Amino acid sequence: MNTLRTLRPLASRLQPYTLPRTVRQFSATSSRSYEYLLVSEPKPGVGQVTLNRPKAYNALCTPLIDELNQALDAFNTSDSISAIILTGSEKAFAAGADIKEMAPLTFSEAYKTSFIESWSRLTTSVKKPIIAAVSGHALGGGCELAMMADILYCTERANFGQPEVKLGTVPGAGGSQRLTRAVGKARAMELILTGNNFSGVDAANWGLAAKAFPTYEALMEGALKTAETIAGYSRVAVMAAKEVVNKSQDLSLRDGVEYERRVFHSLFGSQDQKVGMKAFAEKKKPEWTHE
Ligand code: DAK
Repeated sequence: MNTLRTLRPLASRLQPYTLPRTVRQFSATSSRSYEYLLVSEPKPGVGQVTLNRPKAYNALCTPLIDELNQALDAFNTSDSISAIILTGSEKAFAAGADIKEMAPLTFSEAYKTSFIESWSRLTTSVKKPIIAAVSGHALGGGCELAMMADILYCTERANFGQPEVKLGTVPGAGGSQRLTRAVGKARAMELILTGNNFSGVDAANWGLAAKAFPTYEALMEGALKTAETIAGYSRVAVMAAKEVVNKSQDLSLRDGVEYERRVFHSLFGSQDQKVGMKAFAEKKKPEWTHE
């Protein structure tokens, strides 16, 4: 909190752009307005957060990340939301962290204020699945934000990259780790050392994206369809599924399989396991209780 209070004046001095008041959106979930986000519930059970800082290609300044954390927290704790879509505009998912905010920082300022530590909450606090729908630029922190999501969808022409080397720095929000795990060391090393961009078609071919869609409209339709499918299942099972898949990134195979088995056993304690299996045996549609 102190960090954000310290950084806000710096950010607002360097980034005077704010949306007109009339464009600010109200979230049905949190009933609050955001300056850099649009928040909606496009279908029952589906929450959508749209990054909305068009004049800077959705560059991820600290106040935007702060709002993003708040919007995601609101959907995470909502009783009516099961899946979340995180998107930007057709032109840009996000062009990275805000370079103008970072440029003047000294080591001691960054260190003492834990600069952009708030990014780490994005990966730890949300237990419901997040689908990133990426069109246009997803560079630096924008690429890293997309890779933090549970499912990454993009357009074929999406423009991904980790260009930090061109700014005299390196990826700082997990890019070197997640990109390497997703596309392999050879490709990740080449991309990070050259700062070269890669397309949505590449992202899908290399396994970074689950799918690349031919158009922006098809992307948003596809993301919504997947979110609706997920929202149609037991929220308990969905959250457990996200948890066990994510464990595969941290644990050895043996420990991961054991962890999965423990979670599988624990789900016999949920009502929805009984609901689901009884409905199958009776050839009925399950009526989930989310308990
Ligand atoms: N930051 C600030 N402003 C940005 C921006 C950015 N990343 N990207 C674009 N803009 C602004 C431009 O300055 C310009 O503003 P005005 O001049 O109009 O005021 C406006 O957006 C339009 O940009 P361009 O005029 O450049 O538009 P073009 O179509 O010619 O080019 C572009 C679009 C996206 C290819 C280009 O703007 C570009 O290359 N942008 C920078 C991309 C980049 O280098 N991204 C990496 C940033 S470093 C960490 C967390 C995160 C990070 C690090 C640590 N921790 C948790 C520790 C992340 C670091 C990064 O992302």
